Amino acid sequence: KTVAIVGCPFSGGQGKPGVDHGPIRLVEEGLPKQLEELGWKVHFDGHHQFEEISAENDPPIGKLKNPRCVSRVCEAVAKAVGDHAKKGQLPLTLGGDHSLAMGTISGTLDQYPDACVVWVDAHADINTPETTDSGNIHGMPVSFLLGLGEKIPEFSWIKPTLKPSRLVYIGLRDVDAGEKRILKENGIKAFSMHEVDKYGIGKVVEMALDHVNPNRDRPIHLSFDVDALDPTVAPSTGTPVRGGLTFREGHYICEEIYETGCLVAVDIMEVNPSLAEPDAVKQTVAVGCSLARSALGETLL
Ligand code: DIR
Ligand code: MN
Ligand code: MN
Ligand code: MN
Repeated sequence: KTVAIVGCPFSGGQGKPGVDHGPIRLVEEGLPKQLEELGWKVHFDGHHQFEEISAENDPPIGKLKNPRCVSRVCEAVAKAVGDHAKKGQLPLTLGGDHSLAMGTISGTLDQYPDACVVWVDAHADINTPETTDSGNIHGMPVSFLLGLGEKIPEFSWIKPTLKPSRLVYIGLRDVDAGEKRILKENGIKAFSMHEVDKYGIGKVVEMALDHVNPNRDRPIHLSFDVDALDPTVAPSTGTPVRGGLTFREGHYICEEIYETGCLVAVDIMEVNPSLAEPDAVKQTVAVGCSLARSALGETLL
């Protein structure tokens, strides 16, 4: 079993500098070695270089910020993830902002058309070019993958093959009005923090998997935005929202998905090492690594 680390130092899907340094810090923290110690063969040939894809000369398209840059980076990431998956490797993508998931999930669906997505986040990231307030594309990747909203020619490489029934959310608590409408209209299953409080994380993960993967026979792509965790647990991220998952709830999700044996790809996104005090940064980087380890089979006993 081989895990392929896809390091994506990219921040163009949102406005705060520093998130491009997330993957570098996660690797410096020793993630490759930690995964080897779990028994994985680790393929890591350095972080992707996106410099040639310059943010200059990339005026907004409608409200979308850095649209060409985000699109080209995500297309490259889709190819990298797809190539690793094709070789039977499990791509572990380190962000970078969550717009990258347009690439990672496209790569997964290329190889596993039947795959389902578990999206763990405080946010739904399902704004369309019409509904977005911020114009930040990290708040929109899911709508592009589903093929919702206005078609932007610059993003025509995306095959919108994700079905609403193959997507489930856990951890939501900051969902825009337009996003709430989109979730309803498309019948997309979401377990917000309200449901986590009501049922407990054990039941929520079971219900989430029953929805997207009732027989536990479909490949699973886990896309984990560290802002799903409470800001006391993962403070160093661009859009923290109070009332989030505890340390254990976050790890439990990863452990349980690993245990299905269906996991084919993981994203760890939105670690931004420039947004907190050194200790809080260290804590957030360490949590990013331990989430990845839990998703790749680390157990407590
Ligand atoms: C907001 C925030 N819904 C937006 N989204 C964030 O910009 O569309 N996603 N922070 O991670
Ligand atoms: Mn590679
Ligand atoms: Mn996100
Ligand atoms: Mn988020």
